[in-house]
Amino acid sequence: MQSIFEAIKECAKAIDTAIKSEDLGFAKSANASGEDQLKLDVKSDLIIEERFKSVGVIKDIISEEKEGILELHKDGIYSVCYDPLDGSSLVDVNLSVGSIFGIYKDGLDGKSLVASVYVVYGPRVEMSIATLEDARPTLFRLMGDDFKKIASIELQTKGKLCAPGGTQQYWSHIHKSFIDSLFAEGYRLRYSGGMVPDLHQILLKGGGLFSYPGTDDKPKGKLRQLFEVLPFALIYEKAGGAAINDKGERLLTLKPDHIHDTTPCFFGSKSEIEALKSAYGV
Ligand code: FDP
Repeated sequence: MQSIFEAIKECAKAIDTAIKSEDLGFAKSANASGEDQLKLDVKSDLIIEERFKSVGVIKDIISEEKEGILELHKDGIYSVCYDPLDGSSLVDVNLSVGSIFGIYKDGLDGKSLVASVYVVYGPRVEMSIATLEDARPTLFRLMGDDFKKIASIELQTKGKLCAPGGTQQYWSHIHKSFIDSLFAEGYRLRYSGGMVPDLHQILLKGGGLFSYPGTDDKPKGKLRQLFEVLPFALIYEKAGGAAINDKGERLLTLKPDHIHDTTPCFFGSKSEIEALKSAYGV
């Protein structure tokens, strides 16, 4: 898998350059979830596709920005599912955005996920990698032209931050009273609207809860299983936290029916996830 990680590092540098220098306007297209694509979404997707074409172990790629599966190498071993520029609606206001990669072997579901990578494009460019073999995810930072290893990522059992996604107007009563109870207990609100920086912040500040529930308007949530949810579930579990859906099931046991399927999802330190389970009665 090392060749995939090296390719992602090169893509990250190219995408960072594109964010800093390219047109931020809309492309005249929509992605598979019906969202308008930015020129930067399309460009980031192409950067990754082009680079992955020279990585022989990649069998096929599945992008949030593409409708279907694109085969790259018949004899490849891995399927790489990725969101090339997550949170791209924040680019025009100059907030952090990210790329997310899930590396799957012999299937497209939680059980087949063998490694996850995400990149945060902020004032600095950082990248985290988790594999099934690693004890903890590793954090890298782009320094000059190279990604340097900075730290292992480890969550405390209980944190202080709460990042509550979704439109509050459509939250269930159970969800609303649970989130209210966290704030009543002293949790601090930290939500930028970018999944990557919001989850990254909780990971690096020791813990808390990121939630994107099922709502009246989006009963299956908004975040996509293969490109967003499962990769972060592996990172959170490897960091010593937990990641579940609204039935209390580990996200890593999920099997999407369709490559663009979404799911309600909750990522956090163990204590917050246990509290959420008891509030939801699951
Ligand atoms: P975006 O639509 O800007 O791409 O992936 C979708 C996402 O951003 C996540 O990055 C983010 O966590 C979420 O949507 C934010 O959604 P809400 O505004 O509904 O909370």
